[in-house]
Amino acid sequence: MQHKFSRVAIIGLGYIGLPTAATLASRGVEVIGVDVNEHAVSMITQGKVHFSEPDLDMLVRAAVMTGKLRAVVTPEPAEAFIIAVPTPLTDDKRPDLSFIDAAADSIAPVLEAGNLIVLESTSPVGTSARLSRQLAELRPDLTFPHTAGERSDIRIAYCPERILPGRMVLELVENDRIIGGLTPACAARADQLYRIFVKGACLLTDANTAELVKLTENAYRDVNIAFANELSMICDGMGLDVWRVIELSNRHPRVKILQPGPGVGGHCIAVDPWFIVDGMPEASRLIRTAREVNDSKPHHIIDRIRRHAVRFKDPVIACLGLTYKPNVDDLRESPALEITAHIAREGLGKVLAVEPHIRSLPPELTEFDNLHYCDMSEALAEADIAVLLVDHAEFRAIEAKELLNKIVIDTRGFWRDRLYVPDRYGRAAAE
Ligand code: SAJ
Repeated sequence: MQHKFSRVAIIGLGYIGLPTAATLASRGVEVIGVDVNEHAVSMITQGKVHFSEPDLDMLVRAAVMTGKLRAVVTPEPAEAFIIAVPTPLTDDKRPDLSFIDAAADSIAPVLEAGNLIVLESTSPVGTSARLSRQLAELRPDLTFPHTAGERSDIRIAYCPERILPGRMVLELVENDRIIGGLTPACAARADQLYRIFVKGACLLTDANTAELVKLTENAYRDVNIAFANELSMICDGMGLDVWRVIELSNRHPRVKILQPGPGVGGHCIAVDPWFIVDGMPEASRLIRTAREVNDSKPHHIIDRIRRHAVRFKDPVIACLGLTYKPNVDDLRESPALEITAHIAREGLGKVLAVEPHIRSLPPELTEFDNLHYCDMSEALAEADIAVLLVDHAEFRAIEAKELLNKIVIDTRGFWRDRLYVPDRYGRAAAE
C-alpha cells in the first residue's frame, strides 16, 4: 500500500477543478491549483471565486486562508495530478481535446516516478490511453501503463465528474464515483485519492468503461429530455396540455417522463452525446436524433412567439430568464439566450430581457437596439407577450393578475397552476 497523498495538483480551476481543489484542501491536503487564466488565479489567490456556486466561496476562502490551497499558472511537482479542463465540441461536432493536450504538455516536465494522473474531463473513449501515450513521448525516462502495465512508474486513471451545477459542493462529497484505471493498480491508487473526500462509493473499473459511463449518463438524460420535448411539440400540434399528459402518464408505476422546456443547455448534456455519435456514428441513431430533437426545440418556441407577435403592431416581448437552467447564473449553451437573441435579430418586436442572476446583458445580446435589459416588474408592466424561459424561483412571485391580458408562453409549465383552466379534460387555455 502506497502512502497517502500530501500534495495534489489540480489542472484547470473551473466549474469542476475549483470545487475539487477546495474540497481536497479542506481535508488537509496541500493543493496546488493550476490555471492558464491569470484572472482566475488572481481571484482565487485573494480567496475569491470567479463564478457563482452555492457555498463554494466559503470553501475557497477557507482553503486559501489556511494556506492549503495555492493558485498558480504553471504546474509544480506533486504526488497526484487531477486534470479538469474543458473538452468542447469543434464546429463539426467532434471532440476538441486541445485543452487536455495542453495540460499534458504542462505537467510532463514536473512528473516523477510514483505519480498518479487522473483525468476528470468528459472525454471520448480511449482518451486516457491517448494521454498515457502522449506523456510517454514527452518523458521517455519514465514508464507508463499502456506499455509497462502494473509495473509502470506513472499511474493513470479516468474518474469522471458528475456533480450538478447548483449542488456541486454537496454532490462532490456525496455522489458515488466511477474510477477507471488503465491498469488495476492505477485504479487502486486513484481510489486512495478519492476516498480522502468522497463519502459515496468508489466503484473501480477500466478506463474505457469509465469514459463511456460518463458519456452514457448525459446521453441518457438527453434522450429522456428529448422524449419530453418531442411530446410537447406533439401536444402543441394537437392542442393538448403536455404537462397534464405527463402528470397523468407518470401515475403509471413504470413511467417517469421528464419535463419539457425551451431546449437543452449547459456545457454537458448538449455536448457529450456527440462524443458517442462521433465514436460510433452508425450505431448511435437514437442518441443523435435526441440531440437533434432537443436542438430543434428553441425553434419551435420561436415559431410560437412569431405566430403571436405578428398579430400586434409594435409588440413588446418580455423574455423571462436567460440562463440554461433555473437558479444558476450560467449562460453556456442556453436555449433561453438563443431564443431571446433570435427574436431580437429577427425584429419580432421590442424585446425586454429579464435575468435576476446576472447584472448586465451578456455580449451575445448587446448588439441589438431593440433589446433592453430590465427587471421583472418593469418588463411585465410593458409586455404584450410574456415568454417564461427559465423557471427561476424569483418568477414564482409573479401573480396571475400581472399576466392578465397578455399572451403568455410558458415553456416550462411553471405557471401552469395560475394560467390553465382546470377543466375535466385538462385542456390548456393559456394562449
Ligand atoms: N432539462 C429539461 N427538462 C428536465 C431536466 C433538465 O429541459 O426535465 C434541461 C435543463 O433546463 C437544462 C438541461 O436540461 O437546460 C441540463 O440540465 P440538468 O440539470 O439536467 O443537467 P446539467 O447539465 O446541469 O448537469 C448534468 C448532470 N448530469 C446528469 O444529470 C446525468 C450532472 O450530474 C453532470 O455532472 C453534468 O451534466 C456534467 O458536468 O456532465
